[in-house]
Amino acid sequence: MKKILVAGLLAMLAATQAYADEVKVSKAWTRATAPGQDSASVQLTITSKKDATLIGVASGSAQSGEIHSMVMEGDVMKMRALDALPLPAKTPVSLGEDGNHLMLIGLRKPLKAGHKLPFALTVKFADGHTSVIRVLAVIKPLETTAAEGHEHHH
Ligand SMILES: [Cu+2]
Repeated sequence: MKKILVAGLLAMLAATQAYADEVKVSKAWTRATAPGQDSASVQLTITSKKDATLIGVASGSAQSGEIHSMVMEGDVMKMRALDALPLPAKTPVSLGEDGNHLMLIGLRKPLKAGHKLPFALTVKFADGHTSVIRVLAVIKPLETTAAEGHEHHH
């Protein structure tokens, strides 16, 4: 009975959609890690019904998480950690496609394609209320290409 319940919950989570309060997260994915790689860029789309800000990312599978933006300094693309990322009401914000992305740093074990990476997003609403949204990112093969596929220099 308990096993069936857990399987059902995992199946729901496997859809990589999570709803908590007024926030929807979809299409969460990351790549399998290369040997020696201990950080991962997580890509997803997040939509809040109300004005909010994304203020944190964390995972039991990593030592820390950061919200990153990509900025050009001269002709070098650099990553900068953001304290908060605005989530305008009813506007899908695609992390990973516009230079902003989530980084999980200090992975406790390699990410394997076909597995799922659990993580949590902390969102703060305009009224000060915060909500933690639990998400599972699909781990795709290392060679997966995407328009946003950029080199990561930490
Ligand atoms: Cu980054």
